[in-house]
Amino acid sequence: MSLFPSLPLLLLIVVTASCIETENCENVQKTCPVIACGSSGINGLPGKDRHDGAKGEKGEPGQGLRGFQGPPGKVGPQGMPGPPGLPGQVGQKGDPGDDLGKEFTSARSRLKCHLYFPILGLIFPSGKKVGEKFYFTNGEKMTFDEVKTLCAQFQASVAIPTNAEENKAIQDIASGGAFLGITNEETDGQSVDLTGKRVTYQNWHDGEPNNAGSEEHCVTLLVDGTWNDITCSASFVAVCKYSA
Ligand code: MMA
Ligand code: CA
Repeated sequence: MSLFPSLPLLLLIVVTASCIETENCENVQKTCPVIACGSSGINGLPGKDRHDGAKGEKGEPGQGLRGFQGPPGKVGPQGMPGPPGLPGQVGQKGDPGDDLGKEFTSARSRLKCHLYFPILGLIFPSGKKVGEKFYFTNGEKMTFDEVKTLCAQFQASVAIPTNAEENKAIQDIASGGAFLGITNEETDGQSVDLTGKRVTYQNWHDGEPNNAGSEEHCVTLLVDGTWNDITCSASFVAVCKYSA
């Protein structure tokens, strides 16, 4: 055996001598000036067994450009209908249109009664005012169509009595019988006014209406005040009615 120690043994002696005596091995590696101050070594060659090491941790995201956004997906199925909404708020009070309308109608009625009716009375001295209605005639006899045309020219309607008083007024101003604004041609025998509304007051002569010859669809007020159905092509006095 040589007197000189072997190289590993010398290294061990040097390291041990330069370190604090009380340090253990782990601390030696941390505080030893030889290990702490030396430059890091080059990685060694693979070991003899050449097995792969453990899998590394996932790397940081790459720095490449982001790809384009893909196209929108397909439209999904229709959802269920939602629940009913809450009731809306109460609206603001409307303008007083109805009141104005009523006032206007009332004013127009007064105008008719106090201005237009007296003027009509001057034009048709035989005219009669009953309540808010004014019946007037030009005294001429004509067919029912001609009576309708005449009354329309005055923006009036063909006279219809709705009670005995009005019936009497018409009777008084029409000599020889007058057409009334009543028909039954389109109504299966029911007497209606020219707007199709059924008339309630009726004053038929005995045996009337008889629809003689199956062609009596108009109505005349006879001299005695009773009614007779008659053909519309006959000629009777035209009596018109103006309502206030
Ligand atoms: C008779 C009577 C009436 C009918 C007229 C037609 C004179 O009265 O039958 O019902 O309407 O004739 O002219
Ligand atoms: Ca008749």
